[in-house]
Order: sequence, then C-alpha cells, then structure tokens
Amino acid sequence: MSGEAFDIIGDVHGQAWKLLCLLEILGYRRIDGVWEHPERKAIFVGDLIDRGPRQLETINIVRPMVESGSAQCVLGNHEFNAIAWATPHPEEPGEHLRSRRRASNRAQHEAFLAEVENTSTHDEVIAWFKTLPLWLDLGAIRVVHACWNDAYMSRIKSHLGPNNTLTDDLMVLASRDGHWVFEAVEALCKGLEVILPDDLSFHDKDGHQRRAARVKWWAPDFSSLRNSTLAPGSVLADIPNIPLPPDPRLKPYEGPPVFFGHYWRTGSPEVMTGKFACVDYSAGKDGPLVAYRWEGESELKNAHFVSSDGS
Ligand SMILES: [Mn+2]
Repeated sequence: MSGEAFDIIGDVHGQAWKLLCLLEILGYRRIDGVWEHPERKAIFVGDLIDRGPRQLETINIVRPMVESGSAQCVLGNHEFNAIAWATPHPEEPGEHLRSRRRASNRAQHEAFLAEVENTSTHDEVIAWFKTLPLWLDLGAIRVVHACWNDAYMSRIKSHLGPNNTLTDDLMVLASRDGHWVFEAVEALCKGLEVILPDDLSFHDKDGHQRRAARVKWWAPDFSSLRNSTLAPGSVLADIPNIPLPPDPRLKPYEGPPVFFGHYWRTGSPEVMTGKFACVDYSAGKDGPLVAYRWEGESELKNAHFVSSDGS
C-alpha cells in the first residue's frame, strides 16, 4: 500500500457512544486523551452535532484528533447553522445570522444548546467550527459534507480563508437567501435540489412539506428526473421519467473518489458507484455510525464499509 490510508467517518450527530465503539473497531486507541491509529488517519464528513444525547463529548473526541493531526473534519450544515445561530446580525440589532425567533431553528439545535448555551464553552466550540474547511481535496480522494460541485467551489475558492474556511464576511453572505455565496454553501453542505413538476410534494423526515427534491448529483447522467431524484418511494413513482431541465449546476463528475455524508441513508452500506460513497447511515437517529476504510483504491468497494450501532 502506498501513500496514506484514511477512515472516512459519517455524521455523528452527538452519538458519542457509537463513535467510541466505531473508533475501537477501526483500531484507534486513546493515547494521552487523543484517539489515534498508528497507520491511519480519520476524516469526519461533518454534522458532529445536534439531535444526539452526547454533544460535547462528541466534540471532545473529534476536536483533539483534528488538533493533533490524527483526523480532519469538514464543515457540515449543522456546524454552519451553529455558527450562524451564534453570530450577531451585522445590520439587524438583536438578531443573529440564523434567526432565533423561529421555533424550528431552536428545535433543530436544542440538544446542542442544552449542553452549551450561556457558557464560555459555546464560544470556544463555535470558534473551532469556524476552522473547519468546506471541503478537502487530498489528491487521491475528496471529501465534502453533501455535494462536490466544481463550479461552486471554483467560484467561492478565492474568497475563502486559509484551508477553505468561511470567513466572517462570507458567513454573512452565506446567510443571505438568494446571494450566490448562500447558494454555493447550500450546495456543498446541503446538496442540490430541483423543483418537482405538477404540484408534486412530499413530507420529509421532520414532517415538513417539500416541493423540491434532492438530486443525486453523483448520477452518471441526468436523463431521467425520476432516477436522479432522492424522493421517498411514495412520490417517486409519480415523478415523470423525463430529462432534468437544463441546469448548469449539474455536470457529470470527473475526478478521484468522493466521500460525503448528509443523506440519512438506511439499509446496509453500499457505494453509490465506484467513485462515490455516502457514509451517513442515520447514526443521528437509530442507524449505525459508518466508516469507509480507504486503502488507496480508485474504485470504491462495499466490503470497505465498517459500522457500529453502539452495542
Ligand atoms: Mn447534514
């Protein structure tokens, strides 16, 4: 085996216990308070926080790994939202970049706030989130939270801080609905969506009605709206088998394998294609925490997934 070997770990969402079990299975050991592996590095795909029962413990496992060089971690939409929640709005006194007036915003962030609100730890954790890159391009593999998109990445790259981080100025623009920076960060951290035709809609996992569906941006082509859409089975059959409307955001991907999280997958872990692997299998709910053990291959394999349900 040449070069480095990586374990790409899915969205933890505060499930520290599942993470500890997974690190054990992967052969990591805790040395002077830091989990490390003699031959491998971990990469977290983001969404460390929200939902689960052990928010700070999760941070206190991952952050020392990142700071010691035993792991890297990209920014997930939940870390992005946490920064926006904590950042005063520059133009609207008393407001924040993510509105605290909306009950759903607080509800989504409640497990995290319950552990840190009104403590200095909150500020420290947010300051650390601001150091997380939007994506990692390691040459032989690439990692992003939700969607690899060369067009948005090349457009935003020159505005980013060191190590592909969001600057304070970009945080403001990324929180302004309709701004291109908002669109770019949404794409990378939440994926791409298309509006469904003919008034089709469905209810998502949180019960919200959706008129737009996530796109399988990893698809080899976009010739069928039904086959390139991540809608629930109940509505999928009603989505017509027509090509997607022309969309400059959607181009067949060229490059090394891409790892990502975000999609709350279920069932046994499988690569999307030999070039794409999602490592989010709903650990934030009742699913296992999943890792992909990468050993240098350019064609990803199902046999390389490792999971822990915390038992
Ligand atoms: Mn996510």
